Amino acid sequence: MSEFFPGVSRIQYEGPDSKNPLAFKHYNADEKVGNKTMRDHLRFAVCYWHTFKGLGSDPFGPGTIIREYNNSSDPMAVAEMTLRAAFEFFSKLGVGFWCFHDRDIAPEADDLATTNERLDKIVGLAKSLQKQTGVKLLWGTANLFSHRRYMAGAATNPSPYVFAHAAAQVKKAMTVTKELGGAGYVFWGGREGYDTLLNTDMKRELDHLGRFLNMAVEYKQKIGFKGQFYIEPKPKEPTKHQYDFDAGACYAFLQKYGLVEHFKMNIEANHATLAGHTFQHELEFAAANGILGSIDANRGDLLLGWDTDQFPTDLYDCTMAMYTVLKSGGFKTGGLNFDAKVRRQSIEPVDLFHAHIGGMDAFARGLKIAQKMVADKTFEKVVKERYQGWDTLFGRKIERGKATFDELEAYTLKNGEPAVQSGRQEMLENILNEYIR
Ligand code: XLS
Ligand code: CA
Ligand code: CA
Repeated sequence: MSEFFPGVSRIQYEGPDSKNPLAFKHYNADEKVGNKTMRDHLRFAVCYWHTFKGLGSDPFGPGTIIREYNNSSDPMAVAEMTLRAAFEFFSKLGVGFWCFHDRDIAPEADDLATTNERLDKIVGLAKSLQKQTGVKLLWGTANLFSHRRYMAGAATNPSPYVFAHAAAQVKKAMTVTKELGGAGYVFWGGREGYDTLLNTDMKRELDHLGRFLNMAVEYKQKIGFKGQFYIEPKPKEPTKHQYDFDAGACYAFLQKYGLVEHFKMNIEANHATLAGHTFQHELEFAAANGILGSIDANRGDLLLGWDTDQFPTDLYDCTMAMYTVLKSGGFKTGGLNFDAKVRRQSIEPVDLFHAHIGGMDAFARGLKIAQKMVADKTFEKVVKERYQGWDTLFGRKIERGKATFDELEAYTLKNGEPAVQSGRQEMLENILNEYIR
């Protein structure tokens, strides 16, 4: 069988002095960082949709990228060639995982039964390629946002018949994710939101989304799928407002509909930016509430107001993200999925390697720096000291719910003005700069 990426062999670790653009300078899979190898800490995944189905289109023009594996008028032949190309890429890059939407891997037909047959055929091939290469599925998902039937949403559609179609699609996507041994399953509410409130019954839509996810939990239990469910926040785009706005909104939603114990978050860096947060804010919020699950690793462009899905290269972002991940105990079922696409002018297959190598090296550096920050306890000590009043008998009493407003007023009247302390932000930022070299 011919290669789709000829001229590129397995990417090796050559160390920080290497000038070879097709080598890792920092990601050394077997190297231990703390008590785990980099491979086990980072759990890198390649996403199927951008990397193999994306051809460089943007809101102003169609694709610019021509791929050899698209060279057939038979959509199933394209699907098969693309899958083979993908597994060649995963193996050469040396990642352990991949992620897909149902419609990325197999084309939709005119009716659901034929669509499902096509999916089964490709899933059969994926199963054998996973076995041959050892590459595993980090998570699967269903595309409930591209087809015109979903223009007004899937689970939040005004029509119960569209809701039913979405349910059938998710049922199948969960089944094939289980068949492929997926470690997780993602729900991203692509068009679960609204374009105008003039035609929207918000309460009903939210209730329907809650029902839909509860039905997914019931089906998960029915088929014995052990993978982790994730919800992926995003504030807007394609709709004006999406109900899964940010981690905070998703958490409140999960609580209201009795779903907290069944879900964790899949946090995407650029969705955090679009919500007006930092990437680390979203991770920290999820970690603080015990629902940090997985990461879609990418970055946005602060000067462009849309979801540019660029590859992550910012060392501060990668470091602070890994700092939060390490502090929260590391990935369990999740990992770092490159939900990122090469730019429209990066038209050659080799650009896919450059993009992923850069992202993997950036996160490897972030991991090593973050591990040092954790081991040194520099920031941990500062935080502990800043809150030390809460570790006194006085503070503990309040935390345990044993104090009243009356008592606190009496204490304050007796003891007068409380002491204040410096937040030392500038000093701490300087210390962080010393770590990031
Ligand atoms: C789109 C989302 C999507 C999800 C999976 O913005 O990032 O790709 O990750 O449906
Ligand atoms: Ca994503
Ligand atoms: Ca995105």
